[in-house]
Amino acid sequence: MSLNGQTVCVTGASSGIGAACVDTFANAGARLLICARRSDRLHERVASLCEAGIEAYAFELDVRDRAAVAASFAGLPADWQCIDILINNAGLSRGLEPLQEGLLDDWDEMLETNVQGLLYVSRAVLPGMVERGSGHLINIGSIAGREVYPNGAVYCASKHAVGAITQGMRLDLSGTGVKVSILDPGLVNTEFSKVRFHGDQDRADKTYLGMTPLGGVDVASAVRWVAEQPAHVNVAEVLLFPSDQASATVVHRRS
Ligand code: NDP
Ligand code: 8X3
Repeated sequence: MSLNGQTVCVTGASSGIGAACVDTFANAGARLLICARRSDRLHERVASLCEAGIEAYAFELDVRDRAAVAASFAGLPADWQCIDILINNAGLSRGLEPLQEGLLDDWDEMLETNVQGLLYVSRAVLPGMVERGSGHLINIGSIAGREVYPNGAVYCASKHAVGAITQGMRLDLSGTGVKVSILDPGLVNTEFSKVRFHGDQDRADKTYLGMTPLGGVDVASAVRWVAEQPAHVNVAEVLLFPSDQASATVVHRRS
């Protein structure tokens, strides 16, 4: 399916995979509706996209704020109301320690963002897709939604929930013309690890030591491929690893 002229909404578009999806879908001729909390970054991006002749619209959104999610999508300008593709990408991890030492605020933030936030945005966007009889929802899951690794119980639980929600959405939307897909990346070098380690860049860098991780653009290319399939084809699930990764815990590192 051509993405030319399609309206694509990307949550968490201010960095990493989300920002790469914005570039990739813009190159494919899509119209970009982008949101995140760091709206300064988004507005800069919109300005450069518009300069390049690409239609784009940004709004500040914390996906955990259910009233703000509902109001933001309901209040979009008329020409941005019909969303063809929703990329549910906003998400994060906080902390990497044994459950018995975990910080409750970290747990709340992960579950509220990765699970509730994804649900709130989907609930705001899906009725329009169902009414129009077409649309595509692409959830960014993780290898952490397929495996559980030490010290990652709550993040892994949040991504397992994304997997379950994706399956449930596909069942509930069967026959509506709305497709639902999930893309599960392995290690991607973005701001993810810096956020996980509360700003500790040295510790974040060690995550990718001696191996070649994916970049946001690799994930974005796969998301584009999922979105470009013809209407009768749904890529239900994708697992995307760097070549140096074989599972959540088996990563080949050169010394
Ligand atoms: P980044 O930290 O680079 O990007 C995360 C994005 O999510 C940012 O744009 C951030 O924007 C946004 N975000 C976080 N919290 C909120 C919130 N409450 N409301 C709105 N937006 C929010 O990490 P990635 O690009 O790597 O992460 C993107 C997705 O990919 C996440 O769902 C992550 O779990 C998943 N993932 C990442 C992997 C990796 O190794 N990097 C592997 C597998 C999956 P802002 O702070 O401006 O709000
Ligand atoms: C992000 C990848 O392995 O840190 O979802 O969980 S991992």
